Amino acid sequence: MSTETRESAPKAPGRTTATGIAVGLLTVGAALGAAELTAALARTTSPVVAVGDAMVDNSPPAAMELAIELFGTADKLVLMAGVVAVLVAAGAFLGVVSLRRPPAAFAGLFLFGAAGALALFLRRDDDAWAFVPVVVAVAAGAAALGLLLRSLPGTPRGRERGEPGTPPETGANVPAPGPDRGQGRRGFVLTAAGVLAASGTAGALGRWLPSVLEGPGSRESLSLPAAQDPLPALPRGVDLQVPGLSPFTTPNQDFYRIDTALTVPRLDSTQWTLRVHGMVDRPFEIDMDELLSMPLKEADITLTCVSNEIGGDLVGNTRWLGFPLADLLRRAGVQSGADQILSTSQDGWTCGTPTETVMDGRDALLAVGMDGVPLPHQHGFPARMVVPGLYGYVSATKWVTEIKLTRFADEEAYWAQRDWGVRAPIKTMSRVDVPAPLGRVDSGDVTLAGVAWAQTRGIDAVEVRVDDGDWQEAELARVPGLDTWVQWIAETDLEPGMHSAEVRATDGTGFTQPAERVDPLPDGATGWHRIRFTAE
Ligand SMILES: Nc1nc2c(c(=O)[nH]1)N[C@H]1C(S)=C(S)[C@@H](COP(=O)(O)O)O[C@H]1N2
Ligand SMILES: [Mo]
Repeated sequence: MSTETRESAPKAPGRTTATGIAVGLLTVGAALGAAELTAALARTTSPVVAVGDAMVDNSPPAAMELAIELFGTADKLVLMAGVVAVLVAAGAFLGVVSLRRPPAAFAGLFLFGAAGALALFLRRDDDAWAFVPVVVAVAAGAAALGLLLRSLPGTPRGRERGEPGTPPETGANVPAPGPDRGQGRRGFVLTAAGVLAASGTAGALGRWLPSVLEGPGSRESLSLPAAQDPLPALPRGVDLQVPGLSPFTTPNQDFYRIDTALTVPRLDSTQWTLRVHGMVDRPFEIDMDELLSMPLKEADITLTCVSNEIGGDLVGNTRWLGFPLADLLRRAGVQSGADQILSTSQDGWTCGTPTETVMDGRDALLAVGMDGVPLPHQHGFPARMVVPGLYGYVSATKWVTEIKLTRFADEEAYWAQRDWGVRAPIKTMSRVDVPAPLGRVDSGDVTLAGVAWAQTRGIDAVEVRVDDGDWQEAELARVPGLDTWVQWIAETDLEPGMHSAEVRATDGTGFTQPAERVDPLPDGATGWHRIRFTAE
């Protein structure tokens, strides 16, 4: 179309850029609200989450590491905020376009739907229902857009009909129900308020319904049996009770969370099954009833993430309840050569664990309980793996639904495909908790305290030094076994001023943490934790 034609299409009153943005945002809101509600009703994933998931799984490892480095455990929130920001920007743009070229805006809406569908496809989700919310979202968006455009004040249909120069698209889809199409600003405001209320209600319902729809298989209704031979209570003296020192048992709500899932999978324990197959003589499948009827065992195990930086807090300790993984594998009959246990979670994440580590007698568990309660959803309800001595990414599959015996040479798990080490035993590590980094303490008698861990080997000694002076042996608290961290404490006498404290541990094999600092990638950080603080 020529410039001349454009100029001859008068901009109707009220059809400002601001109105266009409002129309666009309301359209996006209607689409998202409808998507959330449909997803909840169809018990499937919201397309917004699905797009985020697809971005996580298909982004280059370097980008993911950067995101984790920049945003830490808030990386998911930032990603979701990013997805929403893109939707808002695209919606605003579509809205502005819709004022002049409604068909182009409707086409844009369909393209967005197609992009959502593509994301679902890339997610390799075998849930066919996942496409339904996308279809409903596009339909709701289109309906909202149509309604909003119709209600706009001064819809120039009379003029358009009469003026040959008007672009035919403008208002072409707009029927003329009333005598006066330009009902004024009021009509638009009312329609906008209606669309907003409807999408808000739909969105809120969609968020709220899943918790209501949860049935008898919910975490709340699962009661765990006791262990066959319950462990004695933790020995007195595991906890030195120093203010600021990590408690020996990490409360569930404070336990670090690391996974690739954007929304916490909420599994139904009555629907859950675990399939054990691959290079085994007797593949089988068990459900929760059967798992809970087998002799369960308790174990105190400290879980650690390979991404934990020196001094980091991606480590936590608790008492787990579960069925020994070794017994599970014996029941299946592992064939020779099957050196890898490839486990898969309900959301498709995979993990490769050396078979020998699970079979060598350590307390590797298919865990169902954590600190006396069913696993919290974010820690893998209803069942997860826990293998002492291995970083979480090669051992601790949450929401586990499949265990396949295979060879490392044949199959690669999620993080192994992304340059992280295939085998990753936990490195001997120690941390200063007290004083807090850059904290202030009273001069004179100063308490230093922290934790150290070397799961399966145990900690033999912890040494600290202040202001690069002599190494001083710290006192160790008690431990229930070799697989947990140990608290340590040391006293020193300090003048007012800035000070540093540094710690290193020696494990049960006599190995002392090296000073050399190595990054977490590919198989865990090394180096001594050093803090600075002020005595005053
Ligand atoms: N399904 C699933 N399980 C997973 C992961 C994951 O991304 N998905 N991450 C692993 C990693 S890297 C770690 S460190 C531990 C953390 O367990 P937590 O979140 O219960 O502390 O879970 C492991 N299990
Ligand atoms: Mo991890």
